[in-house]
Amino acid sequence: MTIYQNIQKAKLNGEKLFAVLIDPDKFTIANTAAFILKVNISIATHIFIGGSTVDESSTELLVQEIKKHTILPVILFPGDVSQITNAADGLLFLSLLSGRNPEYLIGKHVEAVSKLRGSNLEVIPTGYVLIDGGVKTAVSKVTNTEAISNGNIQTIIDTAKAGELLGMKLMYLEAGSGAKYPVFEEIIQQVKNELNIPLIVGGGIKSVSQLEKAYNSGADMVIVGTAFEEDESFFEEIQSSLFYTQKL
Ligand code: 1GP
Repeated sequence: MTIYQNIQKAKLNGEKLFAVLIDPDKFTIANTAAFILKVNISIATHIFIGGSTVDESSTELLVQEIKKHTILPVILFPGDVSQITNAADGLLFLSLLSGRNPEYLIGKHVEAVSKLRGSNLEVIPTGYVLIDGGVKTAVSKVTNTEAISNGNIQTIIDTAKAGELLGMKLMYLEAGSGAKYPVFEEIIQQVKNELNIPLIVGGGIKSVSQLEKAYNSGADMVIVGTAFEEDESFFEEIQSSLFYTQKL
């Protein structure tokens, strides 16, 4: 079964997915074995790798090291074409739908094709919607685009729906790494009501209560990065989540 088929199956069965995001820029490769052991015994179902500004070779080295220690799918969540490596299992082929920078709507994708040709990566077209999380995020700076205001719910819904109508297979609502507050529950609920494709939510989630709110509002998959970078004891905290027993 492909990564995407597994995500669809989980959505259908109401099983909640959880990805730990590792930013190669903020991670010491020597810590890989110990960190991935914690990931393996946690509620995590996926590992995402990516960052807004990452040195070319570091993603590949890190992915190769991670693959030695886990059977979880390793999925690239790239900030740039340079982060694409065949060592991973899958790639979120992201379109920054909240912005109007053609480079992040089609330009980078064209550049990526020469790297993807002949690769075994499972490429998953994903709509990426940046929503104001209370701070100016790295995504916003790097892509030179603005997040959609969290008060502008209709625009967020219409943006996500347009992505689905364009054929995207996943929709990612993003408050940005290190956001002051995560995507609001009302936004997740309303987007969920409109979409048929699986919904990913991330950015600023640092507590079990925020994690459960995201799931209860309709997120099929939640992504957490910063909370683990700041304190790995978050792995123990999330084991108390209601969703722990639902690990695939
Ligand atoms: C960022 O959504 C992810 O792209 C995760 O955000 O680092 O705030 O958990 P955090």
